[in-house]
Amino acid sequence: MSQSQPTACILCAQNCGIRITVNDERKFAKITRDNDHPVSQGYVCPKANQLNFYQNQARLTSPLRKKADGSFEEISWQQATKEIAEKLVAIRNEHGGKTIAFAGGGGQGNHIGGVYSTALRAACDTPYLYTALAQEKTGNFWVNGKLFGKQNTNYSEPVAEADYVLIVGSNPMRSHGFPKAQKEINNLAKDPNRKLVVIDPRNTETAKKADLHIAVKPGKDAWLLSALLGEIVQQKYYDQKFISERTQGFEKIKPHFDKVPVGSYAKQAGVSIEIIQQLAKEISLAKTVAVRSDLGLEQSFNSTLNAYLIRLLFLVTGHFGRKGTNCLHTMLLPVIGHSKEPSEGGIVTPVTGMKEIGKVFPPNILPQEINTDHPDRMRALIVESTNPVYSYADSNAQSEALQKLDLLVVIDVAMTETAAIADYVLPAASQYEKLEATFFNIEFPANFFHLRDPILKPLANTRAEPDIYKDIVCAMGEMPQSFPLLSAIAKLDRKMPMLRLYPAALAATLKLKPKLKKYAALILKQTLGKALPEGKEAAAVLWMAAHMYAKKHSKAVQRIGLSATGYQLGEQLFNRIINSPSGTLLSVHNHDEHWKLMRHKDKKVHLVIEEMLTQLDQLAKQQNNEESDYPFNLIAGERRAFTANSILRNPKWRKKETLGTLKINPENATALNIESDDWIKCSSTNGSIKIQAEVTEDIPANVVSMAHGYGLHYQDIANDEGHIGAGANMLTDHTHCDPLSKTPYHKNVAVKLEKIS
Ligand SMILES: Nc1nc2c(c(=O)[nH]1)N[C@H]1C(S)=C(S)[C@@H](COP(=O)(O)OP(=O)(O)OC[C@H]3O[C@@H](n4cnc5c(=O)[nH]c(N)nc54)[C@H](O)[C@@H]3O)O[C@H]1N2
Ligand SMILES: Nc1nc2c(c(=O)[nH]1)N[C@H]1C(S)=C(S)[C@@H](COP(=O)(O)OP(=O)(O)OC[C@H]3O[C@@H](n4cnc5c(=O)[nH]c(N)nc54)[C@H](O)[C@@H]3O)O[C@H]1N2
Ligand code: SF4
Ligand SMILES: [Mo]
Repeated sequence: MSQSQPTACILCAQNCGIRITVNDERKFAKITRDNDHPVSQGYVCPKANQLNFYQNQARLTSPLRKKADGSFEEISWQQATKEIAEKLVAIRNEHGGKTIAFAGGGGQGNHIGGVYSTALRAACDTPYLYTALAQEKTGNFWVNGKLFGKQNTNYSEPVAEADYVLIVGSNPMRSHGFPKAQKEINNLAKDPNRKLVVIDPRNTETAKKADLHIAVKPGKDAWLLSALLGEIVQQKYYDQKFISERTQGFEKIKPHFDKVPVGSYAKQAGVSIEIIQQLAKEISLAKTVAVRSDLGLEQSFNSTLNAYLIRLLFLVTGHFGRKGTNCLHTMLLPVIGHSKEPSEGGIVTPVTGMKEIGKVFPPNILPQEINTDHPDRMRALIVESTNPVYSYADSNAQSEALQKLDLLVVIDVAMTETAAIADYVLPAASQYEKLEATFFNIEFPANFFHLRDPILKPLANTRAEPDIYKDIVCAMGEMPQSFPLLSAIAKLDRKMPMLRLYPAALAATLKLKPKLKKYAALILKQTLGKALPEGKEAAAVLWMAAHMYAKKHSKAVQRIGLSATGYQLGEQLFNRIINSPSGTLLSVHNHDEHWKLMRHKDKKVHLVIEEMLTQLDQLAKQQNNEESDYPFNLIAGERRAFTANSILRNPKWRKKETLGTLKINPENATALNIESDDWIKCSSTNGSIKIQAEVTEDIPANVVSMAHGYGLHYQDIANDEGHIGAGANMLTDHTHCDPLSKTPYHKNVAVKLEKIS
């Protein structure tokens, strides 16, 4: 039995600090909270106890190659690397790098591999990165780019600090989404001086804790939010001082809200005008307001417009950039970047012409980019830490398209639905077997980072992603395996960092061979990484990141208790990061430094987004298609107590709720002669599933809801259909998405229901 070791839970993006004791059979014998984690501070939710089901699920233990008959054969790493490299080079040379793409780069706990994957994309000469973020957050990123100057300018949601908390389309009592979520919601509910308002069609676990629950009609938030903004503007509840000092363009957006028919929009959203009036007044009067929103806004109708309106709500009322309000935050290593518009030379995809947003592309267009005879169609896809066939909209279309690729490589810990159809499957070491971290560090004024040490040796024959990428890039002939001189200098540099030998030598190497620049991350790992303490090789990129961060935010970095200045501060920060097994604060800002994080040159929020104002005006004309053969609005993907995306592939992790239900209102259930536990056939235009009913008052009439995370195909434990529960993406359609960002409308899937007798 090992000592308990600090690490983190990887079942949601919070990555709460935990300690794990591993027994002699590599099982997680004991999981406890880690009080030393700088943000979770000993908080965990019950799911963390189930992590042994991740570590010791049916794991991949050998590289696999698909045979002509569709079955897999085990091959060596050397063979797999060589063949994949040859195929990538052949496709790149014959059809161009633009026909190769990459999907993934990190799930809820692992982003270190993703940084090194940039080198493989560079070797393939492709900019195309598809990620799960682009099926939820790219509308937000695009709007942030316009308002704040760059698409990678994100804001924090300080629920714990605000007097008035508005939660829209999010259920933190189940999904978390901010630190210590259940505890903070309970604190809010108990405090008579603070107020919690929840806007959600369902009476969720969070709504039950709220002072006010507003049951908006599904997909109608754009009307609700514009009614609210209409009321604020028309009643002059806005914060003129803040608007004058901190924003520009208010006079241009004001007329659009002056003409919003507040009463009729409220009605369209299913909300009384009195509630809108009350909310508008309260928000403007509250001392501090924090707004938290998530998939209920992002994965439903008008999602990019929703992103704009929700931001205007806290911006025009001046609840921004102060303690207890949403604030911009720093990032040590941004998970996204800023993309130019196509009209400014920004990249678009070869087939659908979709623009890049935040340096990523949306999964919803994958089927169209592949399944076509377009000469520049996607021909090769490398998939890491994501499961397109299960997770992306329209499982059947995704699967059909992926099978048409000339090359599909999947890097995963388990045999996923996507791995099952791949040409090559590469077994990754688990997140507890390698150095790992997420880059979802989005706090302000104090931000943090948690670099997690491995707590186990890699399972035999599995490898960490940075090494997998390094070997493929080398086998493609793009980069030498080693850099003896640079490595020797790196060793010396670690002994005498203040001489700055390594940065000078690295710069000289790249100057001599500029073609190697794009492999800088891998070169860092192969040289500086080898000079770091054992097991920390992959932290090499953090050395660069720490220096850049310390240079940019020196005062705030010093406030974590570091004394140095200049270059030495970067060294101190890097050492702090690699020597803090429970995580560390990165920086502590003052609120008066907040506006330095604004990326427009004038440091103001630019309120005008023409495209969004046009959409806003068009709301008046949007039709209600209430008559339909598919009369129910399915919320296709709710977070529940026993869901964790598709990370846990052993259904035994669920103590309850083993099959996942379809929630339905009593009125509809009675009409269809359905009782709880009855089996229902639920069909969309795209497919049908079999699912058990759960009759509940917590869902409004004509709306039904199912969870995301059921219906995986399990390798070792399968029922007659090969899966347990139903997957939501058997019903979704990849073309049912936002026109601008292509984020799916998962919360608005039209379905019909039949009782199965
Ligand atoms: N337990 C658990 N936690 C998770 C995950 C998990 O799989 N399981 N996944 C993680 C991930 S990847 C993410 S992105 C987050 C997502 O976290 P959330 O967005 O909080 O989760 P959801 O339950 O998908 O959706 C939130 C709410 O949106 C509501 N909603 C549906 N339609 C509408 C609408 O039209 N308007 C409004 N206002 N609300 C609507 C739903 O009823 C639901 O309560 O959760 C993370 N946390
Ligand atoms: N209909 C519907 N679809 C949805 C949603 C919904 O609400 N409704 N939610 C969407 C959302 S918000 C999200 S974020 C996506 C998430 O969908 P995905 O991007 O597929 O992410 P995960 O389900 O978290 O799967 C992560 C994969 O990483 C693998 N993995 C775990 N650890 C490692 C590792 O160390 N290395 C490697 N290489 N692999 C590893 C897991 O086995 C799993 O296959 O699902 C989306 N799909
Ligand atoms: S699943 Fe629970 S314990 Fe794990 S990271 Fe998320 S909130 Fe923390
Ligand atoms: Mo997500």
